[in-house]
Amino acid sequence: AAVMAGKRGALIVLEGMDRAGKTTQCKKLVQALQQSNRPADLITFPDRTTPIGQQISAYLKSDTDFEDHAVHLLFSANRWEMVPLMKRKLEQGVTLVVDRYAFSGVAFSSAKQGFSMDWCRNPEVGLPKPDLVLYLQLSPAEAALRGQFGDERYETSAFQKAVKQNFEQLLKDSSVNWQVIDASQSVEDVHKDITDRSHKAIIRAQSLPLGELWK
Ligand code: Z5A
Repeated sequence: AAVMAGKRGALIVLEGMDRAGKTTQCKKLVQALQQSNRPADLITFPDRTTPIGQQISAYLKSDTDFEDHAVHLLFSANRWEMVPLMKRKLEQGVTLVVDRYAFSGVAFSSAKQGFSMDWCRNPEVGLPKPDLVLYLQLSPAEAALRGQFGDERYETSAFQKAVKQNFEQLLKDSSVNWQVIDASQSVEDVHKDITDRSHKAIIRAQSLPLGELWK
């Protein structure tokens, strides 16, 4: 059978602090792309449905404990286990909209005592490289207006402050196509901003090979 010389989909990641609106915007973006006849799928990390993801979910709910390095590697393994599926979809021309990725992995774990960013980045090296990483920027004060912290592990203001500083460090990495979004706007305005940038990234990705992160 003839191989379709199809154009690959784009890998688009949304990152940002707690309550910045990542999940809301990922869903709206997938819907908007599908409605404009661009195949698109949503991927969420952690993916709590796999055996590894169930371990992570139990950890986040404080139902289980893991040694800090071990749980970092679980979050990373949870991404690697999705890579074959992600590559298949991208090759088929499906754009993937990803709710958190390696950047959350690094920003959260390196907020812990004794963890360097370098150590945290290592297991993520070589993952499919996003064509676009949208950082939904929201101040802690504005996040607080959207409700209280949840009761999962990491949802405390001291820890989140360290996470925010780590994200700001990661934003300086010019090997990654970061674009900062003002997440304090209305849901619709943020959505419009994100869809415009995503359409451009999709066009650009069609003529570029998929890269490898931090490699
Ligand atoms: N974690 C990690 O340590 N290592 C890793 O590798 C990964 C993750 C991948 C669980 O993640 C934890 O795992 C997380 C990081 C860590 N710990 N923390 N914190 P998660 O993705 O499951 O986290 P979450 O708690 O589900 O997401 P979130 O950050 O809290 O929320 P969000 O997705 O950014 O926001 P949202 O759910 O779309 O919106 C939050 C609320 O604001 C909601 O009521 C919305 O209706 C409202 N909202 C949204 N947009 C707006 C605007 N524009 N205006 C007003 N109100 C809005």
